[in-house]
Amino acid sequence: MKNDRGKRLLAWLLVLVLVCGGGQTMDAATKTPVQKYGRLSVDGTQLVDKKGDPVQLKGVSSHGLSWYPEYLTYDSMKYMRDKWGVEVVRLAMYTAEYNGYCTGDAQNQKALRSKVYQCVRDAKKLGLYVIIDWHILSDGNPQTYRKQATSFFKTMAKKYKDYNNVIYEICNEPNGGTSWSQIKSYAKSVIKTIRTYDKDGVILVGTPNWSQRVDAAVADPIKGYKNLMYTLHFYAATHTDWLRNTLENAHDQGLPIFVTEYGICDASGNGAVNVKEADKWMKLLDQYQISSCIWNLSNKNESSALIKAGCTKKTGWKSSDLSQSGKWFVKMIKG
Ligand code: IDC
Repeated sequence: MKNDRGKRLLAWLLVLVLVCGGGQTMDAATKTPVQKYGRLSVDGTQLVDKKGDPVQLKGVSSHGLSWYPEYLTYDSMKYMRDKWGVEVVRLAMYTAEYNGYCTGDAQNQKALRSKVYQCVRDAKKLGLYVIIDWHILSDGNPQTYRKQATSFFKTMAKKYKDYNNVIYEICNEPNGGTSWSQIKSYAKSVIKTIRTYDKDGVILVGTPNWSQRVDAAVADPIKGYKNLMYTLHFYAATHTDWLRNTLENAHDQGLPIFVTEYGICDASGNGAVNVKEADKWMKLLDQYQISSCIWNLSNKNESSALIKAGCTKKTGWKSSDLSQSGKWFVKMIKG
């Protein structure tokens, strides 16, 4: 009799653990971001969900994928989803710097592709959106590695054409005097390749001057394709009212904008944070329902890193493990 009760209790405990612990969904009542919004598309200036309602995603960008790969695991993404409310993760794959995709050897390319596959697979299980970011930077003009980009995105679009959580970002930050018409010509060829396979996945296009000149894009947008958005990046201690004005003007003229990268420190990714300006930026993004990802998920000794330099944890961070940027972000996203 006593024994039976014990067994029953054990069985109930087991059921409880199975229901509450470690499943794919957040819990029985809460849906994952992808369950909530489904396949995304673009309607006018707005990212919208499967029903056509506005969606504003907030999330985190990785540091370079070959730089800090250990920060993007199933566990860390689950943690950020459940504890912070992250809905999108950006995979920053450098093309040139630090074992970049186009400067390293074939083995490095394979390792980077595998890392992307793992992240997309885990994000899919977790119902998170994921941005595959071709992170040009010191290579300045996306045409420098256009062939490699086309071949890379062909592989990605073939593989992910039926996924509804994958977003393609085809050139992080054109710079060094690269004009919008040069970017546009690059974009058209990469978009054409992606669209050969993935007919409707959202594609994000970088803009001149480190993805600040959305005014150039709105003056001459890419025609003939749906579900395109343009990127604007800001670092709150450097970019203030003048860049917010550029964003507002481009938005008001009808440009769909996604802030795939921002920091609350200065444009070097370091220096003092400016919370006052960061809050102004977020107010504006909220007002326009513009989606965003903060730079960067690592413990690098720089103020844009979300994790404190001395902390070696790769998930399960407490507030005391977070940098000033990390603390600001978690408070902001929680709401
Ligand atoms: C920075 C990293 C830094 C790294 C450097 C490489 O924070 O650790 O040494 O790149 O050149 C960007 C870029 C992003 C930069 C970031 C900060 O997209 O790659 O990361 N930033 O400088 N645009 C504006 C700022």
